[in-house]
Amino acid sequence: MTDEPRPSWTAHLPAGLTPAEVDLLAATSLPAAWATNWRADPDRPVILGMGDAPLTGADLDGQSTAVAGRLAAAGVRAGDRVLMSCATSRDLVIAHIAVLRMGAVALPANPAYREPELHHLINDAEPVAVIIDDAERRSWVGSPELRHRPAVVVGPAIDLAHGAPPPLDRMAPGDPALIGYTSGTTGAPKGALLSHANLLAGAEALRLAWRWSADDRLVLALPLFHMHGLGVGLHGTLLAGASAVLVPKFEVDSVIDAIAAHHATMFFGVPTMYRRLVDSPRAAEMAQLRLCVSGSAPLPADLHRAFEALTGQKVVERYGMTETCMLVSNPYDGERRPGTVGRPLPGLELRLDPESNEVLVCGPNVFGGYLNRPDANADAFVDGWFRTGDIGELSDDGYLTLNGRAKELIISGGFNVYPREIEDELRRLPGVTDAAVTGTPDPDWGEIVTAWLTTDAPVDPDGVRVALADRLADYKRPRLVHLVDELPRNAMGKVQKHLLGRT
Ligand code: MLC
Ligand code: AMP
Repeated sequence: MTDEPRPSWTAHLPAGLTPAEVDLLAATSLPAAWATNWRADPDRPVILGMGDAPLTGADLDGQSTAVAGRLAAAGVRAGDRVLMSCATSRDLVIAHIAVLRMGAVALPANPAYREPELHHLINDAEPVAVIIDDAERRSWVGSPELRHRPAVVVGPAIDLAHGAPPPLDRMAPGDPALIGYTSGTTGAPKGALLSHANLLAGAEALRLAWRWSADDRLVLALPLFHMHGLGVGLHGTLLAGASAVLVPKFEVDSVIDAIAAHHATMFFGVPTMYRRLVDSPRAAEMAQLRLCVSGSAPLPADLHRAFEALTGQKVVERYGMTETCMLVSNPYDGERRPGTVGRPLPGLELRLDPESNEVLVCGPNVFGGYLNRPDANADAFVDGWFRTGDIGELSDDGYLTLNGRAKELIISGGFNVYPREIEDELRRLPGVTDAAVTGTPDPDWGEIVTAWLTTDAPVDPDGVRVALADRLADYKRPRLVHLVDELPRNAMGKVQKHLLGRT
């Protein structure tokens, strides 16, 4: 390892706090910290929206205890995996909390996943219980094609027989807490296994850096099955003893109405959401917030400036991953520099590979490895540093700019799409002989999934999205389809994607 200078995280700390005083793991686990908050102030509203009365700390404590009792009576034990594939609801929030409190391992999954995508997760992670919010998708769990059969299949209300609650909030920092599926260069998504320490360190770093306090109220319009909505939005809210307003589907008016109705202080979104907010005549109503954060995809500097001009809000752009929770953020106090993702968050060490400029990280928030994938784990770490697959550049004062990716990844509206997975499905279509998938820049989605196909029989480009409807979630299906005579390949036979579209 070379000793190149590394940026420091001390600039994120509130005045008066020194790095030596920071202990990101002092609370032992998120559930232990949440329960302490609920008991200290049981009547405080914590979850608002999607219901008349707020859920208070006492409600969350009591209802998650009861759900843990029902899951335990159905046979779910600490260490067992529980897949949850649901749209946002209060029931989902309570089920997620219950799973973590009883020491089971949460496995969030996009409810847009089609049968083969869900089957892959079930076969790979072998969950004991599966929580799915509609009957058709629950029926997929009974398919004879599945290698693993979960013992419990239930909706998010966990309508099961009552049982005595198991021990709660007793997890050790190293115990497994959550599996987030993500791909990489291989076609099939792999499960990143995060410990309780990883989740706690990730959320505590944000609590410090963003001055997140019990007085904060977040408008949470992000889906609750990815790190952004779940690991940042929900976990952070509960750790700070704060509150969140659930908005089940992002719409500009719903977000702005929720801010006004609930006197919100924070909004977190992906760049596509900021683009839609900027286009709204009501954008100026965002001015009352204390903090707006963007992440999951690059926030173009012109969009950052346009949002500031309309709202007076300088968005805090931050950078994170499923495998690591959040890594880097622009500062709360200090310059929020458009086009950069800021400086490493408390606890994180970051450096650039001297040859490739790949961003390498280590810290208490960084996961230990992928499930069942020794091959991928060997590639993922170098001397204990996790290779993010993102290419970056550091300014003299330690701000990171992401300017490329070593991994093949398309980010559409904040959702990640891995070309290999889509190419594999495209090659299965009748008439398609070969396929390559790229991202086309787009002002709304960031990137649009684009397919390049060679064929040996007529293929209707407009029919491709429909043809994949049973196989791939909507956001993964190509919106642009080009038929070409051949795919440009180098001497090794690898498709040279940068040449596609250049005749
Ligand atoms: C929805 N559609 C998408 C899409 N989202 N297509 C491509 N990319 C997407 N991201 C589809 C819909 O199914 C619909 O299909 C059509 O596009 C138009 O839908 P819409 O109503 O305009 O979109 P909407 O449903 O409003 O969704 C847009 C969005 C959503 C931005 C609100 O994509 C979203 O919630 N994105 C957030 C993703 C996220 O949370 N990422 C965090 C990953 S964690 P049809 O066929 O019906 O027309 C991570 C780590 C980190 O990355 O750092 O945070
Ligand atoms: P995921 O695998 O869904 O966790 O997505 C993680 C990836 O999203 C990172 O490796 C980055 O490529 C990308 N990402 C997250 N935040 C940002 C950001 N602010 N700017 C650019 N890319 C980002």
